[in-house]
Amino acid sequence: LSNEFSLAALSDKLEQSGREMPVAGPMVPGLGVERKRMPVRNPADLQEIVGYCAFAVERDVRHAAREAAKGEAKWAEVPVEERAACLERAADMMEADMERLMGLTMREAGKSAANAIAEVREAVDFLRYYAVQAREMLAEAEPLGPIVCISPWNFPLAIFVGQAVAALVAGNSVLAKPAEETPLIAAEAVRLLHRAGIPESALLFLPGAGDVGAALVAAPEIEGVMFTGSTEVAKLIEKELATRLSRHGAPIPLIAETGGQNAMIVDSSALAEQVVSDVIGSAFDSAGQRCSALRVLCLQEEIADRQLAMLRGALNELCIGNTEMLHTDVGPVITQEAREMIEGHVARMEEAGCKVERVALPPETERGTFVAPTIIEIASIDWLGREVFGPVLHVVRYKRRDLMKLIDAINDTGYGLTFGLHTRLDETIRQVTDRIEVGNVYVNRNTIGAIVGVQPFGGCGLSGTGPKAGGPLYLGRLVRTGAKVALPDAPV
Ligand code: TXE
Repeated sequence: LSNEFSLAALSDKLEQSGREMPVAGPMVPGLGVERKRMPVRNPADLQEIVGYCAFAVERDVRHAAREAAKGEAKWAEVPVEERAACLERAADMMEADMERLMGLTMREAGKSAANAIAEVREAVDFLRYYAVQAREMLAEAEPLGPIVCISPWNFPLAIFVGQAVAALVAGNSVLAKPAEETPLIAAEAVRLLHRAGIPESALLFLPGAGDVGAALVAAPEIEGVMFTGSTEVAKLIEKELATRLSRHGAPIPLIAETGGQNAMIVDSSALAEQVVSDVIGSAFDSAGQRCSALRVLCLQEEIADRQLAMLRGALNELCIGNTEMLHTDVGPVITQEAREMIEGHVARMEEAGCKVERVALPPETERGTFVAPTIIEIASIDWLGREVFGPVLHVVRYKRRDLMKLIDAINDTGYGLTFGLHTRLDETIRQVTDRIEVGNVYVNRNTIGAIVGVQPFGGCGLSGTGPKAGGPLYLGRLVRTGAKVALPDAPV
């Protein structure tokens, strides 16, 4: 962090930022109609209203898509150097405003302080990285046209900003729709990007739920879609786009990043303490609400009991509670509905005879949407089914001789996002990494996340289309010249 940083100063600034009441609504040139504002609540304490947001309606989308087509014509003429400079100014402004952005992310998305810092940091990294990449790669490139960016609530600043600025720096105009759960931090980012020099006619903001997303994708003016969220919605978007052609007669590209059934294999040579810290970070950080989060831990049977005992110990040390307390490790899940889905899954597994262990929740969590960190032992990978987006870790025991079958079962889930391996045997590392089909592999290290520009992130199969975000191929998909516009062979 470039700012002077002390916990006491951070506490003061976060408290000050909490006294503001942000409001948001559609930001579209020429759209004057006032819409009804709805409260946005803090998932850690549902009584707290964080701010108010007015959602766009279908009529706004039609108007916005026309405006974005006009806006693109002007923005595409701005030299790439100047577009990149806007991103760099925005990065500086974001760093200067770190605590306020952090505070809002913590209250609106229920993130811990550590996660909120990482979130702002990642957004800044995307801005700086795509600015550099654009100067190197895009001098001659022609933009695609208006691009729809649809983002999720779990990285409400970093993914929202990463998608929008990648499309913008390539000369496209952007119709950005944040997740309905987290419109306020996204609106802050849009205002900041406008102040940094990106014209209001090039970056349009349409908060709303899935209906607004679907209307945007269906708008005839759009020339590309960037989406992060569930596999189901990505498939709907893919289907809609498959029936249409761009103004240049090419398929309309979709860049989708979706969910995973991320596994980790731990054999008897692994360093048990390192495994514990990796598993706790990967499965329970952000209350398990990351697409990269570990969902199924595969333990070689000889070490399973000991490793599980160590994990239980570490799990009981986690501090669960309101994320405004700076020492909190695990915050709430995003909504009451999400909590019910996760708890429903745990209950079904328990009824089916699985061994389930939950950490006790402290009393102060009663006012929010908290889920107890939980470990579920299952008989095999086939039990997994749909992704469970919360602090729930499944555990499978395997026999050494079945290692290759286990990898095939992981591949057979159809997802392919992240995979972790803990072993000290070089031969096992070679065999496993050759066979596993995922976007990001982590060997003997933290099985989560990505580092912009260093470790690009993205999956294959049901987990997404690629190219990886924060990597050198990303901008190439957002321009015409040299752009690969065909949809991937694999399903989204
Ligand atoms: O996702 P949705 P939700 C997974 C995770 C989670 C599940 C559901 O398993 O439990 O998805 O979460 C917009 N046309 N991930 O409901 O619905 C929506 O408004 C166009 C994984 O949040 O996919 C939001 O902006 N857009 C994930 C965005 O899509 C539509 C992060 C994502 O919402 C739409 C989030 C439609 N028909 C969830 N319907 C990850 N990869 O990290 C909804 N949307």
